[in-house]
Amino acid sequence: MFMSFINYKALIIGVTSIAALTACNSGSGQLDAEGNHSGTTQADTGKLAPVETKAPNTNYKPAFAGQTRAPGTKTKTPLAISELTSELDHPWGLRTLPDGRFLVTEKSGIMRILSADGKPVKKITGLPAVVDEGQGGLLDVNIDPEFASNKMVYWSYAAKSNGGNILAVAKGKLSDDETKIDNITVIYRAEPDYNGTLQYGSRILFDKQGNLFVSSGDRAGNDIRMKAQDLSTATGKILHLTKDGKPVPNGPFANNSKAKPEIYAYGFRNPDGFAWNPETGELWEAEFGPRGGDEINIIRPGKNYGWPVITYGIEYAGGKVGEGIQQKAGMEQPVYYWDPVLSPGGMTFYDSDVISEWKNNLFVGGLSSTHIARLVIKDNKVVAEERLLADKGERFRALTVGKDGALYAVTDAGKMFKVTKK
Ligand SMILES: [Ca+2]
Repeated sequence: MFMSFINYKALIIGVTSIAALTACNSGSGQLDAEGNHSGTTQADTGKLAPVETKAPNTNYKPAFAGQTRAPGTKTKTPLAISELTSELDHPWGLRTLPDGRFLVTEKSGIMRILSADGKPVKKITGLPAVVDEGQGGLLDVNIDPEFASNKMVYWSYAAKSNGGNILAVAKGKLSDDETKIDNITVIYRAEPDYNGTLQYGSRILFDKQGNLFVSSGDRAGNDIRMKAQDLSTATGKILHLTKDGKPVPNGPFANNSKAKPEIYAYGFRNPDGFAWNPETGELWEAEFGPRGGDEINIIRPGKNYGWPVITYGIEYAGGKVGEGIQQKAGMEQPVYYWDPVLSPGGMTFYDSDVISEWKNNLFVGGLSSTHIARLVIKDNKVVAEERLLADKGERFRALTVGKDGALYAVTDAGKMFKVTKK
């Protein structure tokens, strides 16, 4: 009796496996090394098992199907992955220059120019002093849309202040010998300051009109993070600034006398990733959330993204955040969330044709998760996810697409990686 049960079970498993093989072989694809289907049409809509296999930190339910644990996918283009340098010191910001070189910030307060093949060739010093403690320091950098002619550079950093320190944004002109920044002006300070060294956010992007979007974090403390909901502060906000650091006129809160007129959207914890979606022209954000609550959001004017009122995560110290709710009228749902966390660093959309199957995909650097997440987007939803460079064991801090159509990433350990077509 016992033996026949074993045989029966083996028979069922055998039949199931054959059925799975038949189902796969009837499509246009084939089985990969792990026995997963990697069909040519199926992969793009994610027919593999989700890449996340660990238990979630919470039993919270998503607001819609596909909001977390999207189906897996796998890049079919053979990839060449190379380490270009390991000589950077805690890089944080990474931009591609018009001539194909790269501009990188290092947390301690200097910038570097890297050659197009990733070798540090210039050291830029003499920037205003930074508070290089905790998550502070010299943070993001971006170049003026007219950089090729005006050489203007914009950067964010933690600056010393009376009450501790503050997120500041400065600008200046790169000198002809590319070793210093001239005519430095501090154009913005994200009031109020705070005696803490965590969660500055601080990514900088330019819009088509030449104004800046700056992400500002909630500064982490229990006595300040609620200000992410307070429109009279710059804490936990997406800010819209002119090149002189003034509010862009006619913002969504311009007529609210209690609100800072530079606020574009609010309710953020630590907005560490920021990129333009080349397909829709909309601004996308990656949010370093609480445990089990990292998010991808589409940033729209005047909207409230919920922190710390709604979240899919719990406190890192344990316990629910606030009332432990995930959805609320008047507050935006994330497009996607990770539980367990990705710990997003920077992100970029892939806008090149070199790896055609990657066109308009979103790539997000993972810190504690030590991989790069590739997200396939369709109709503003994440329809498939892949993990790249997971074998490197690196914390991926910032990403960019090079002039050559390769994906470049810098890591906390000071490395720069290049991912391109073999
Ligand atoms: Ca949110």
